Amino acid sequence: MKSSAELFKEAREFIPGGVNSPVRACLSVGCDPLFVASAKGGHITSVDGQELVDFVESWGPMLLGHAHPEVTRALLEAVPLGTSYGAPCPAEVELARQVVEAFPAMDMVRMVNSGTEATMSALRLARAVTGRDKVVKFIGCYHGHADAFLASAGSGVATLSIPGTPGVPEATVQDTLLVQYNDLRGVEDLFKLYSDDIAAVIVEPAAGNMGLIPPKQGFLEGLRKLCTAHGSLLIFDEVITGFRAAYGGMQTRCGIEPDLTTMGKIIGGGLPVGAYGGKAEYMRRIAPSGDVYQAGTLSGNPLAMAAGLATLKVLRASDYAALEARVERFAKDLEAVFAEKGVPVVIHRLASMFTIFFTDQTELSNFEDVRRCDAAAYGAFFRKMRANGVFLAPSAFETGMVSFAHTEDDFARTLEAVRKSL
Ligand code: KE4
Repeated sequence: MKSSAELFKEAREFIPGGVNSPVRACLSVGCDPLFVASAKGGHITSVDGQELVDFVESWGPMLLGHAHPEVTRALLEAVPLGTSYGAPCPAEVELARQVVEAFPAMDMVRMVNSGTEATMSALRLARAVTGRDKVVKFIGCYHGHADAFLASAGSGVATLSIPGTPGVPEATVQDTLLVQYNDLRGVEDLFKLYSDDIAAVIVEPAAGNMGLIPPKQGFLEGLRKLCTAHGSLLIFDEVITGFRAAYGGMQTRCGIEPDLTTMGKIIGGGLPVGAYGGKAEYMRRIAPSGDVYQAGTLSGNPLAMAAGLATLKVLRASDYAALEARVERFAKDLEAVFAEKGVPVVIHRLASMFTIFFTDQTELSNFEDVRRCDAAAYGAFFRKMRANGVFLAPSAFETGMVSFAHTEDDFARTLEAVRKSL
């Protein structure tokens, strides 16, 4: 088998940057990517034969761990029945029912093929329902690569955004209003400025794309109140937190009902699935029952539905509280090792997600704080940890994902690797 180095060289001839998604290229952590030959449970094995404890877990989908036998079995049963129909199938109905049952704020859900499609479609629906154009998003939150969300503010609390990437016309992002995460006053100011033209506020109810930044007490409740008062829709982007923060997502964990919810990752069990849903009065606006168009050749794909159904079935029988307790202990053990070595870090943990921030700050609550962390130190740590057999997120602005398949031995191996890497 070709080595990672050989494959990366070849990949760069045919694929931009040699990868099909930028963060995988490991540019921000100063090394070339490993190419994966296989994965099982909490581990990946590179084409070079190195087995690593994996805390990327495909960026979130693998809450059961890689190649879970129930998911594998479901796929092996589904494949001989055909890989795509372009016509409805029973599995789509069953998965929709299970998603709606898990999320009380949802009456209906539409399957798509990625989180990007989910958030793009939810925003379109919110704009149609309200007849308004503007959307509030939080700096450092990531909602996929639809144009409206690739805005990056200059700076400041409430900023009209400028295109965050070439190819996004200014006209597209002029309706994207940016404010710091956890800054409820900043959102209030935006509503004072634009109240009758804000279609939606979209938020990661626990931010996972600037490292893990939990919501401050009252933040999500405040967004709920503001959206209700101004007739705007509150969109919870639960692409990461859906079925991870709890089986019913962050909204069930914190008891707040958004108007629309977007999902992805876990509900596909590793196959390409996204979804968006909400109250029937909104969702019925989606074609063909309504006039808001959204479509997809592979939406509701039978293999993806089978993997999603198998995943949710196992999750319903899984002990989230026990996993959370294990991850909490693991995070405390990590803190102890860094303290032992005299390396200042802040470690955030929520449910089975964690991030190690290299910083001497004591509180991190938004992207401004995160930007002051030492990304270079994280990069050096990443490289040493990978050499010591642990695959962390190849970016200082991502979140570690623990699965039900990670063992105490994996945690012990990781702590030992940290000791060697500091
Ligand atoms: P996808 O289009 O990548 O399926 O989902 C976009 C998305 C939407 N919302 C949230 C909260 C997300 O975290 C994501 C995608 N997450 C990133 C990593 N945090 C995907 C990794 C990548 O881009 O390769």
